[in-house]
Amino acid sequence: MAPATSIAIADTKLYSLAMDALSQEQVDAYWENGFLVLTDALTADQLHALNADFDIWIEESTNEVAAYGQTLDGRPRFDLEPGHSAEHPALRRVTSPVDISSAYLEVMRNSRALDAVAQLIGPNVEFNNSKVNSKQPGAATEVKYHQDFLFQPHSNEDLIAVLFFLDDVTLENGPLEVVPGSHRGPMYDHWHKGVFTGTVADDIAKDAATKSLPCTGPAGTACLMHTRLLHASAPNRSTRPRTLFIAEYRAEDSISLSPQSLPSIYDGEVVRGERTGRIRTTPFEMFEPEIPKGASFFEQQAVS
Ligand SMILES: O=C(O)CCC(=O)C(=O)O
Repeated sequence: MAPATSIAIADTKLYSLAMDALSQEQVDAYWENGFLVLTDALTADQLHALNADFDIWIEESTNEVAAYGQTLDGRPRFDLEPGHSAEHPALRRVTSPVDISSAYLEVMRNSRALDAVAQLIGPNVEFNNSKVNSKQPGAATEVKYHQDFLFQPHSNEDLIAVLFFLDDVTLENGPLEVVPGSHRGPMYDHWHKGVFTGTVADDIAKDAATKSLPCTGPAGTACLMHTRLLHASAPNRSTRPRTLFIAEYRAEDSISLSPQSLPSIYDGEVVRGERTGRIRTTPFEMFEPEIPKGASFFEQQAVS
């Protein structure tokens, strides 16, 4: 019997290694730094399908002059950067693409990155929201330093944003920039002089810029980001687009405490594990966020 037992133990070990999306080193690095870059997070077919739908949306945007379409709460789904034209389309945001595209819905439900999310904050994981952020060549839109949690308080902080790269992301085309370890630091106020600007104060942003690391990689890469991590990204000064599909997930026992700014018919869908109905809380204090009146938070950040 002894040899059979040792074979069984060895098999179990092999099985669990094969099932884990991340090594222990990667798990530790995520909790230490607050982010993790995973290459090959999408299959070639998934990447192709996401880009094919995005190309259609870009083409459709050339017929429009202002934000258009409609999300569940009646706000525009497609957001255009000022200066958008048929010759130089500047579609910068698609809200809840999973509601209108089976390709985006499929990736939201199935990817190596979601397996990694389940390993980090699972086993029970819910979909929270999704969007596409695009910076077409020469796009002036920047993303100012912020922490996602300050837009979406939950009973605990086990929320992860997965940023899938639909293009090669380089230092030139406005990569995501993150401040390692900042998820373990303070929650910074995103209200200034009575206005929710969706960004941190100037001195915090200046300091963050000196500590930031760019997240670059080939199309198909994903960056997993803790909901409290300070991050930003610069305008795209290059001739190549930089488009991200961003899907956010939460532990199933992390309960939303404010209205959803990216409403979706799939909000709350259990994508890994099961529904337990339990609520887990961690202590924190912050001001309530404000939902943008227009198509996206780019308008809120533009006034700061
Ligand atoms: O598009 C980017 O570079 C960052 C996106 C982001 O931080 C956001 O939309 O909250």
